[in-house]
Amino acid sequence: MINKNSPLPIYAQLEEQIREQIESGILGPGDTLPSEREFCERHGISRMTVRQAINNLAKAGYLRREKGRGTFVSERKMEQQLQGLTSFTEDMKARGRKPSSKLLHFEIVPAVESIAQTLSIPKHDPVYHIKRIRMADGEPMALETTHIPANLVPGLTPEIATGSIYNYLEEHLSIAIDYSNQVIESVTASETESHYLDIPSGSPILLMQRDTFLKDGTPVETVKSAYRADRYKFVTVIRR
Ligand code: 16G
Repeated sequence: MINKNSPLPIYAQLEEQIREQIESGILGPGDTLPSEREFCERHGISRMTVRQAINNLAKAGYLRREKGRGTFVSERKMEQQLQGLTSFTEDMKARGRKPSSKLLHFEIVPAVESIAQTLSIPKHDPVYHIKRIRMADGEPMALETTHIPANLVPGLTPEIATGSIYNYLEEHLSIAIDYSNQVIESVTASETESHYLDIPSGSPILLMQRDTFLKDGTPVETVKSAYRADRYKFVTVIRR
């Protein structure tokens, strides 16, 4: 199965084979991967080569290592629709997962220039600065930094921000969220992001920037969400 005369490096061939087994379902989520030694013996290749293939697959989110237990095939990625303007809480509930948030920061601060511009408010107007780890069944999925104009959204508290902000806006303040501009970018996790998201530093993450507006164009939030690329893929329907 491994071709030592191929121009493709051996680690890349092994990586490809394991990836194909995962994608075709031969290896399913939660399955244990054979040990490094078994791969070495089976293919007559070095341990370093095996390790490199496994490292790459772990970084790409196909495999996850557990100290002292072994290497496992990761759970499938969550598919996130891009068409609907939904909240994290709604997204998780729709999948039958239990949403929760860990509040890392909650403060009312004077808006700096860039935030004031995005939110169309005067510089130094009060804004909520909120940082949350968004979790599904207790597992961290995204690290989210939110800025909301405080004059538009009175009464937001840390307790509310630990639950659903959209629910508070719509159900308690009767603020009708209308549309968002959303940008998706691929970046690598910083030390802080990897710490809070429980992934190795430098892992791929999908950075979503969402600016949300009311019908008359009033901005109601600007949010940066760093989603784990090993847990998420974004899907959309396109027509012609
Ligand atoms: C999502 C939104 C975010 C919004 C949040 C509200 C993306 C990229 N971002 O995370 O803009 O503030 O939901 O969630 O989807 P909540 O109602 O559960 O607090």
